Amino acid sequence: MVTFDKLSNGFEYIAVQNTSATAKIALQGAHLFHYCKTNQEPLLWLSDISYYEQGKAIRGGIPICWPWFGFHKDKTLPQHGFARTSMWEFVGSSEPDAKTSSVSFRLQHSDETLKMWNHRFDLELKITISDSLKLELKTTNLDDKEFTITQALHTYFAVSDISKVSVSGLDKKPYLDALTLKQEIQNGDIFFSSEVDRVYQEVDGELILRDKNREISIMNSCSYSVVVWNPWVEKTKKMSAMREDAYKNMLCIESSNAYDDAVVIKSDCSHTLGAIINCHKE
Ligand code: TA6
Repeated sequence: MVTFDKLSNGFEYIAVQNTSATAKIALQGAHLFHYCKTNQEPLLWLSDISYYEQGKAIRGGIPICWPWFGFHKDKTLPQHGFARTSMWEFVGSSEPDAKTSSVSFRLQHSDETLKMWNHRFDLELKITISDSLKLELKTTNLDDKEFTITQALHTYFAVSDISKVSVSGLDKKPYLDALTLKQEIQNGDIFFSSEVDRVYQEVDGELILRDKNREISIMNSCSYSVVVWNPWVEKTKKMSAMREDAYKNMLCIESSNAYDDAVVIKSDCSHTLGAIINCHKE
């Protein structure tokens, strides 16, 4: 079942319920902020003091960072681009069976976006809610010249205790450490005991987030970079809409095209960044 709904302050979202899972996607940013498999805990972390208002990205879920990841050289422009704070159009839904629902959203250039990024585009996000979670972010270049994007599905995973989780699948991968600005090589699995903010490159396989009693698998497509971020104690204090102890129960693993993995899209051509996320209880 796919329905329109609103929070008490009028903030609009799409609610999805089928035999596999429930989900909620805000029209602002086509922002998936809830996904919960039947008989499981929510997959995604969501701040209990998040904003739900025009122009402010929800803190948690899966913000869409587009058409740039990170800061723009023009500091008057928003970090992580404008897609996550823009109002998207709900395009439609399909429910091929009782356990599967797909919903699609669209964002196109406007006078407002052209002032920030002078390119004509069509951006479509298709989210498939079933016993796995699939996102497909398709960029189409409507311009008469090529353009370059960086992007990320900035996924906040809910974890039981950040000091007891691990991430595998990045062994021997090069990464930019955003805290030191140094290039490093990953040695084995990733564990967390301080702030981590890394952009892994040459990523071409399955990632596994191991938590107390569940394993989360992430498979990306047309993406060769992954961002791993936990703000830990001091950075969390500086983050908007996050309680001071929020870092203990969240971890971002972001399917992306970031930094050296930027994507050049020719006129009338498209690129689709994809991620399939599976969660298994042990
Ligand atoms: O993806 C990691 C990161 O770039 C961090 O450095 C931190 O800034 C985070 O994104 C959150 O950014 P936001 O703009 O959502 O506060």
